[in-house]
Amino acid sequence: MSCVHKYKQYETAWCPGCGNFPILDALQETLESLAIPQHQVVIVGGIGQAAKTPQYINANSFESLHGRALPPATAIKMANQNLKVIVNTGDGDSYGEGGNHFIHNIRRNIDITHFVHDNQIYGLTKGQSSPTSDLGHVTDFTPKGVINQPLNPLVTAISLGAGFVARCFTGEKEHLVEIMKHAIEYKGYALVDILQPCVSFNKINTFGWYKKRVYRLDKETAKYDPTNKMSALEKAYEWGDKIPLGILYYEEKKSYLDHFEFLKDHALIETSHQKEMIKTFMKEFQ
Ligand SMILES: Cc1ncc(C[n+]2csc(CCOP(=O)(O)OP(=O)(O)O)c2C)c(N)n1
Ligand code: SF4
Repeated sequence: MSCVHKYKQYETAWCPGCGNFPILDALQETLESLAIPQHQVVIVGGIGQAAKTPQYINANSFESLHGRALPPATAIKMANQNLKVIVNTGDGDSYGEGGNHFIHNIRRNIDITHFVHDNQIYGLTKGQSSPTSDLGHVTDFTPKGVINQPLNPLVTAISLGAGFVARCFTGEKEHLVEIMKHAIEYKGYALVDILQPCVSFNKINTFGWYKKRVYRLDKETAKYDPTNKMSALEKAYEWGDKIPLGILYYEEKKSYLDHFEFLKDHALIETSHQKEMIKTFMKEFQ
């Protein structure tokens, strides 16, 4: 059975026009075109508007605490490597409260796909600045404008050694689907930072603001080579009048689970020892 939208059947808590809708549509389209059955998919979120994504798609899901989507995602993948583990959560969740996990997940290189719905603010809590808010961004929380240096997620990921680092925009849905497919198929940690307007609380980085600035690396930069780390870093630093979209950096490398010889032929959950432990554990709930 494929991962069918639930939001077409039930009401959502997102504002009309929110950038979360095209991301959800793109995710569903991606899973369908990759023909991944719903029982093999786990969508993990933290807390926030983006983190509601698992509620609107028919697949296994885990809703974690704010900033804590990556630890359970790691545990799920460790326990059952046959599952496709996809994290859908916000920029505040991923880079602020979850910043520590972001850093160490990259170092670990576990096979997880991380889709960050980056609206450059905290949406759920009504528009405070987030780690990706630009300098000078005025919010109720920062009435004189943001003074903290923004975190550049792509530069951070590339410099820490992530092997798949990409940026997309919700206004380019076909491109988003294409990149999502590559990210899910990548063996290792894959980051896709998705620029997403928040129509209610971010009146600066609007759909039009992004539309005017974004450009596709594959279309506009002749012979862009995503395996060249220095070019990737140069592109990752580009932000302002021009914002590049696409796979900025790509490198094939050993993923975390590849280091464990005993997991070569079967998942941890399939080992007889684990089966006995699970049986004992489940008895406690009977
Ligand atoms: C540890 C902790 N800190 C703060 C909060 C309050 N909180 C809930 S959601 C949120 C911001 C969400 O922003 P983001 O992750 O960018 O997602 P968005 O809502 O914009 O999609 C905050 C600060 C919380 N629930 N837990
Ligand atoms: S507040 Fe912003 S991020 Fe949240 S649902 Fe509304 S438009 Fe989307």
